[in-house]
Amino acid sequence: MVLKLYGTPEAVGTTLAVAMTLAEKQIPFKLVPVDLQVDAHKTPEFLALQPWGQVPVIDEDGFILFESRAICRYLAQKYESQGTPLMPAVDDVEGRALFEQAAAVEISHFHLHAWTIYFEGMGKARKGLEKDQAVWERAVEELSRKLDVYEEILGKQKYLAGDEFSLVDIFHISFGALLRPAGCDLMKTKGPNIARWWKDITSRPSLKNLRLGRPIISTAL
Ligand SMILES: N[C@@H](CCC(=O)N[C@@H](CS)C(=O)NCC(=O)O)C(=O)O
Repeated sequence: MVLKLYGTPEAVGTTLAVAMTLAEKQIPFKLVPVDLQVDAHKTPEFLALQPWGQVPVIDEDGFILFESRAICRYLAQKYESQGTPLMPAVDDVEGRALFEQAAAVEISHFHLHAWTIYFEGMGKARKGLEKDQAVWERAVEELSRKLDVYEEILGKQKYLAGDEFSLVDIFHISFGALLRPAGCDLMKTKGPNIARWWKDITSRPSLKNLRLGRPIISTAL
């Protein structure tokens, strides 16, 4: 049975990171759209799959998994021998450690600020709430400060976990791709190394095939 990905109908946000990972690993999947606008993620049926009431979730022959980063790691390991390698091999202990270090940086230094910019800049409007401009501006300042270090790192290596594209780059797509629609251009304007890296990862064929931002009902690769 084809793998099911429960996610936002346009495959944006954390759904996008999982969809991109599936595409990079050449795993056929069907997107099961969950309309957050009508609280489809808070129904008893959906909560039975994901008790926190959030997308994405995958169902692979009855194996249910949620949390986008956990899903991506699972797919990268299970389908290690096909598509793009997305994590260093298990026996590359130092490579794995550096990969985990970079993955932790995404959660510790990028995610919260990017999420806040998204939420204030567009998420609240979708819920009929008012943007708090001061909170949005503070998050932009914080992210800008963090990106100073990204700029240095990306001046020394091609991608965030080293010279190979990896899941860590994909993790940044979830809310990184929502910064611009939320009014923040930092990924383009902060510095040449970040701009080069961001252009590289957002122009990968895996993303293009997902028809970014338009509803995808199913994707057979
Ligand atoms: N840590 C979770 C976060 C998932 C998440 O934030 N999902 C959003 C969509 S991008 C969602 O379902 N929001 C609705 C809600 O939280 O009620 C993951 O990475 O999967």
